[in-house]
Amino acid sequence: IDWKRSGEYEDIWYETAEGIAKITINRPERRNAFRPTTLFELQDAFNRARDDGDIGVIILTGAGNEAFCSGGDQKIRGDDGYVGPDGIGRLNVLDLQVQIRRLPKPVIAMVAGYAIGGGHVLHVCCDLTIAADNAVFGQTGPKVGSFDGGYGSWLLAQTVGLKKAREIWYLCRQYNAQQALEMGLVNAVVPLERLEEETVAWCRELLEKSPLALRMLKGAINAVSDGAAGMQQFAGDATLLYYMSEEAQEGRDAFKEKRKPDFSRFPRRP
Ligand code: 2NE
Repeated sequence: IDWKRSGEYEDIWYETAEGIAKITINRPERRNAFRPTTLFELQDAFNRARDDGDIGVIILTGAGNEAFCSGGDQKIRGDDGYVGPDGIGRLNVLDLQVQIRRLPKPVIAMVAGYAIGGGHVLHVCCDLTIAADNAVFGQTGPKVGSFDGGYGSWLLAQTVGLKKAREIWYLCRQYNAQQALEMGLVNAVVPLERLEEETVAWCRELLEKSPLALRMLKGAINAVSDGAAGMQQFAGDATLLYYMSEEAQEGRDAFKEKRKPDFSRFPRRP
């Protein structure tokens, strides 16, 4: 696959090919730990992929084979969050998690090596996860003085069950790719050397499917676990579909033409 890189980023790469956007966290010297800049750049890249009508699926990954992402960069962690050049303490990975959930295109985590801490939560937030056979999963919060009580906890619990989620968080153990597969934490385990090839194959399969059907399914599955915020997203999608109908367009046209709308030709469905 012939990736085309674009954008001026310091901590990430943004690449596209064949309707796929690949977003790579590029801080391998820190096992792809994120700092505020990384997250701002990731948000920008995900927005680009969302707005680009040629893109139907997004891969999130980490540079190199050692790590997908090791979470927040503990070396720039201040007393109230992760601190960038502006001196402000932030937990802006939470904004990125919400963005991935709301983005109406499938996002696939492509995991080689460690998906740990806040990096583990990122893969949990993605729609699908393809793991290399060297992947390692786990949370570290209670060890390093942190926790994620949002998606990191209850979405994980929905994914692997309450008992397993408690074990993962309370004990901070690490799990290999096969164990992750057995607990439903990942969709597939593939040899490291075939990780991208297999992930792209999944992307190509997704690209053959109806974009609106995928959008509605993502919204529907997330609506159950996101409560009112999920319903807000799903309701927005219902409005989108309605706007695309002649019935809704009659209302708009009548207003513009300063006449009474005529909805009589539209059926009252059972
Ligand atoms: C990821 C892991 C298990 C890898 O171990 P290993 O043995 O393969 O590598 P090593 O030697 O530990 O790491 C290589 C280099 O990367 C740095 C290390 O410090 C080391 O550099 P030097 O010190 O030798 O120069 N590095 C790795 N992870 C880093 C990190 N997160 N921040 C800064 N530098 C890092 C092992 O490295 C590990 O356990 N890493 C820490 C994982 C962790 O605890 N992450 C934070 C969880 S809290 C969080 O992410 C969070 C949250 O809970 C809520 C909101 C926001 C964030």
